[in-house]
Amino acid sequence: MGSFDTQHIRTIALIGQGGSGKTTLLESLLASTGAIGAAGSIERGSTVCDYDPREKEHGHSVKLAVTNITHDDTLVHLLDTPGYLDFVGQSLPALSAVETAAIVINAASGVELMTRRMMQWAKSRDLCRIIIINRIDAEEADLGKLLKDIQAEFGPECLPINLPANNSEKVVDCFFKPDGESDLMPVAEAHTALVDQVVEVDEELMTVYLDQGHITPEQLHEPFERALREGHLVPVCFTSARTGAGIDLLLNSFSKLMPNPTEGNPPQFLRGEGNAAKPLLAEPDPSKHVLAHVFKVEIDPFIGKLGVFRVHQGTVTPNTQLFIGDARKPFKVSHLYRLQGKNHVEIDRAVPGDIVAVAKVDDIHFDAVLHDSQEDSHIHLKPLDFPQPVFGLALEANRRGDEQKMADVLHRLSSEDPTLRIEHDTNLNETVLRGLGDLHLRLTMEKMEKTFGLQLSTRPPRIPYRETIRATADGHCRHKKQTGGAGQFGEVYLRIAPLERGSGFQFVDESKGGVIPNQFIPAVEKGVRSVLEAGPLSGHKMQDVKVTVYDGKHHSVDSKEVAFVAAGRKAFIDAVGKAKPVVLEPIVDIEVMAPQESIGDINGDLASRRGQVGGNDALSGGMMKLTGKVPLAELDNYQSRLKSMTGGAGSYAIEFSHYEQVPPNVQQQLVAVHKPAHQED
Ligand SMILES: Nc1nc2c(ncn2[C@@H]2O[C@H](COP(=O)(O)OP(=O)(O)O)[C@@H](O)[C@H]2O)c(=O)[nH]1
Ligand SMILES: [Mg+2]
Repeated sequence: MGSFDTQHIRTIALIGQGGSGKTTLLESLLASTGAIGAAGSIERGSTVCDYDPREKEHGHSVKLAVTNITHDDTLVHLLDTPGYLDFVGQSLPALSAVETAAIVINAASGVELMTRRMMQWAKSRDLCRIIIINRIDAEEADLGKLLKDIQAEFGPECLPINLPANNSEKVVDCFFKPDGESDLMPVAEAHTALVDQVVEVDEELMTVYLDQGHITPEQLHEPFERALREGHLVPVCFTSARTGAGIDLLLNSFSKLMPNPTEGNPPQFLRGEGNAAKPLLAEPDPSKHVLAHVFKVEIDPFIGKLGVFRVHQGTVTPNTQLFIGDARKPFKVSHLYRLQGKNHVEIDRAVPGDIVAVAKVDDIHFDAVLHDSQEDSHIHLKPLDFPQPVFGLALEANRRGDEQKMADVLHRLSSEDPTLRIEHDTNLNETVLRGLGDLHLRLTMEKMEKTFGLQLSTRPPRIPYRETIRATADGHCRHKKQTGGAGQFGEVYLRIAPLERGSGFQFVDESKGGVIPNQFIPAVEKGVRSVLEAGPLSGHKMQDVKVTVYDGKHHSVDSKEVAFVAAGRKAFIDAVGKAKPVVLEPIVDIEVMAPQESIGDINGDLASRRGQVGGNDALSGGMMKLTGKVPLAELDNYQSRLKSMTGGAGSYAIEFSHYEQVPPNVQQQLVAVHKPAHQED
């Protein structure tokens, strides 16, 4: 397979709501460029991207897939992503591998939850964006209204570069060769709107334009790229992956209009940790040191572990020695692959912009930075903003002796999926798997059972309650014990105060004059922190508390670490008791799609479960969309309830929103369950 220089490479991720046609669109693109013989289909389970057995079974994508096409001497790396919030652990990483995010919208259902979230995510990562309105062949599509909705929601900078014509049978260009008739508006008008928008980023060109009244496509190229980079223009195109309308124009837009790796916004690399981290500029120059980023790790049944990465700087060949992060020893690349879904082709060179894979490198992990210089260290890419996994299931291995295997498999799966979290509840000796939703956890379980042969039983989701305080209070403990010879002595005075929601924990030492010797301050903090794990009120984790130690006493012989750990712990518990402690519960955003006639029932059901309905929107095809907020604790079994309320036609998605105080009766119950077993002395 030939190699392409960086200027002739494009990197594009297809993102957006499930069902908008991303996977099918990719099939069309692959078939029309000859990368595959004929387009497969979701229905037959024959697409390049949905190759996982679980995808064929469920009929939608659940993981990130990597493909490429060649068009007009340009190599376009195309990433396909799953479109449900449950799987954003797979979708978001695609954004760190590309210059362009292509947001696909289903013409029949309009702007949906994932359209919005993915637009935000793509924007916050400074990606150039293009909107693809797909399924224009669908009868219920109202394309004029949809274009207006898109502009109202995402800004007037969303402008069509082509338009549907002949009742959506075909699509006409309004950028390169604006002529012909369209269904929506005069083609010339759309062309002028685009040029007007683009010249706004270049004052000189604007003057030329105003003087001469027109401008050549060549003059527009650079300002067009700049407008994309600055988010001053978001092109909109129309396609039908089913009839093929607009596919040729989409291909042209990808290869002629979307930025090459030297024209997009540079990736956001950082060097150093935490607040001290400094931006590091990766240059798309093949002659420099290698800088690459692993955005996907997959276990391939034939060639083992695959690490898929994007080259941002330098050139990688089979002879390159690469370091993984701060590891001391490099590995030799040996075989370098370009992926086409589950197939791979060996190549001999990857330059900035290329997306490639290496096999069987054990230490390679998600989000790792690969580089070829031993001096380079502490480099990472700006972290992705994954939602918090709050949906939980308690897991148990059915067969005795499988506990260790279950732990190993969980560890392995969570290293591939950044939105899975494993918790161990020591009080209940219970393993809790947390993820983004019902479907996410169900598919993870399926994988554990089918791929790894584990037999598991689950218990209902456990709600990650938290505790916090609402007032400032003082706490004190004089810990003194005399047992036989040496005694224990430590005394601590501290003050606690509520912090803003979500800010965590702070510990400050303001004691003066060595009343608590310096070496014992960490012991006091350790004592305090031991309470954070299981709060005194209900046994749940504490958060959003500031602890200030302001006084204390020690004894020259009897003061030791254990004494100050105990004093810190008890002084903190003493203070919490006086600081109006409360239990917090997670509140999630919910979006329900259902037939119009069942919306009344769904509304009523949510209201009776302490939910707040924010809005109802009519969609095409007799469907409605309801959005609101509801406590996670009330969503137990929601999938089956929704099914019975809608005769199987409803679906929903949730996303963690924030923590909120539980109502007094819920708090009483949680406290009552906790108290008898855990009385502090
Ligand atoms: N009518 C019509 N159906 C489409 C089109 N594109 C995709 N579909 C269908 O929409 C469904 C979802 O497509 P899929 O590619 O899985 O969407 P994804 O979830 O965004 O990847 C499948 O049944 C496709 O056959 C289109 O342009 N027109
Ligand atoms: Mg798909």
